[in-house]
Amino acid sequence: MSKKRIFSGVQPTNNIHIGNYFGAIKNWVDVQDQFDCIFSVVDLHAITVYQKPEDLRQNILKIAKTYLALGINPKKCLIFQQSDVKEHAELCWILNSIAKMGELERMTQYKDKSASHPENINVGLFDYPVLMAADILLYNTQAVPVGEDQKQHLELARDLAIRFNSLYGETFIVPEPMIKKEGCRIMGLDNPYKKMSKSAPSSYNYISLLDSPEEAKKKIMKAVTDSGSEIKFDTEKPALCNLLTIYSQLSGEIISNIVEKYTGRGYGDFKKDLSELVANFLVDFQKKFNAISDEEVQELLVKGAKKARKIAEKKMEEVKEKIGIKI
Ligand code: AQP
Repeated sequence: MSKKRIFSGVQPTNNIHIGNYFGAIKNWVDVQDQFDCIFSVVDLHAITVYQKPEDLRQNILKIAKTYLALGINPKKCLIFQQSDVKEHAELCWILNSIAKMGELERMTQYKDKSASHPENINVGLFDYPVLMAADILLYNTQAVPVGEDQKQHLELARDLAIRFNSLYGETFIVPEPMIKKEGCRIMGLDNPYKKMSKSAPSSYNYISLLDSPEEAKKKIMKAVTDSGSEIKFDTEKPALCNLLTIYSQLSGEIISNIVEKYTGRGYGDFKKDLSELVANFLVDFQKKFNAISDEEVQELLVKGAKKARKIAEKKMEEVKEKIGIKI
């Protein structure tokens, strides 16, 4: 029996943070033997917020290196750069013709990003979820492993697949979300009410995988905590819940065991141990990351694009036939 296909990606907007790792990539690593995996560096998404071209070039390579250093096996998974496969933009345009303005206006990421970049509320930012639907549908994707923030976008991809199929006949697989229970929404260290984000204004919001271990320790020690000093997993203590989740994701220990371990001890002890865990994880990750050359990932991306193009071209032929533009 053939394996089910999964597709996912990360934008090369900045350095990946532990939220991206726990919410998405860790999941990819865990399931790479079970599924037929396609992972993209989604650069066309990244430009919906202005990126300096020289930074973007570097970030594309960095994201691909990060995939490898975190444990994605390129022999098992297809890794490619989104803009190398022109069918993503082509299918996006076709799906635009069946997507509704009202649907896109409701998207929370669009609202959040428009609010944080009022000087650049561009059409691409608005259309981002349709491009994401194209990314997914192009590859006959059955499941999409993402963090919780992408759930709304994924629902749109499902709706567009269903709508297209009912207008033009069975063409797209309707993809299922694959969102883990724990670690799917890591919150900002400086604000436990907003998700950790690569482009947050303060670097104290996130732990980047390329932060120096010392820097990362400082960020954990400075992370906001809730009132009181008791260690417990309680919705009234969102900052502590977030730190406990990070601890659990890094150590593999279940949260109730961690809580038990720190009963009767204060936040100080807990944060100190967590900062050590984070630092050790970064040392290990960065050793692997630094051992990968630019040439190695460039070669990998070229090969990946070739394979991705084959799948995407075939799907686009079918789409064009179905909508009547192939004569
Ligand atoms: N805080 C988070 N907790 C858990 N998962 C998260 N993801 C993002 N933030 C968290 C998941 O990471 C994957 C890649 O995200 P992305 O680069 O496509 O963009 P994003 O969701 O917009 O992430 P960021 O970090 O907030 O980037 P910027 O600031 O550039 O927009 C996705 O699967 C996402 O769910």
